[in-house]
Amino acid sequence: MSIKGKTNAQIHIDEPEKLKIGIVQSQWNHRITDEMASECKAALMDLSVPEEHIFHELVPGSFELPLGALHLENTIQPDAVICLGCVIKGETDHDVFINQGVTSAIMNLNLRYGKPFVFGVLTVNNEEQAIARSDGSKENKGKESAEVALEMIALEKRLK
Ligand code: DLZ
Repeated sequence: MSIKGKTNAQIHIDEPEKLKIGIVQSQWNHRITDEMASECKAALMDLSVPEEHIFHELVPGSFELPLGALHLENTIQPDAVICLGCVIKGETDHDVFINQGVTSAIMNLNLRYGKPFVFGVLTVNNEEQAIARSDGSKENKGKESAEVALEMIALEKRLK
């Protein structure tokens, strides 16, 4: 049995139907990110977030995810923003630069706004690894990111 991954969270939130959740999706490698966004939305709705409270926006690439998330924050003021992207290693080091920039920008958003901006970005070596992490609902970074967003909202509400 593998020891990787996290436990299945028990997410308890009063009135989840009042939550507003943003999703920012990168269009690069869109076959992968489309699957992630679709599982992300389905998981949010399974957790009782109404479809009309899910604000889904597209950005060109993963590098644009933090600014897309900031626009959502400034306009909708959601309870959480989920950033979905897929950066695949190529012949150059572009993936390293994009991943470093996006990771620290998303972390900064978390701490600046004191709310979850979820890092739902696949940082993979090849297409096969990307498909394995986005194919279907069993292992899907989009679904996992939806659960992380609600877990972090629940944590804040518990501590208030
Ligand atoms: C340019 C680029 C490359 C080469 N690869 C990816 C990738 O694998 N995944 C991704 O999300 N975006 C990629 N991009 C686009 C950049 O994220 C960004 O959109 C452009 O550099 C313009 O700022």
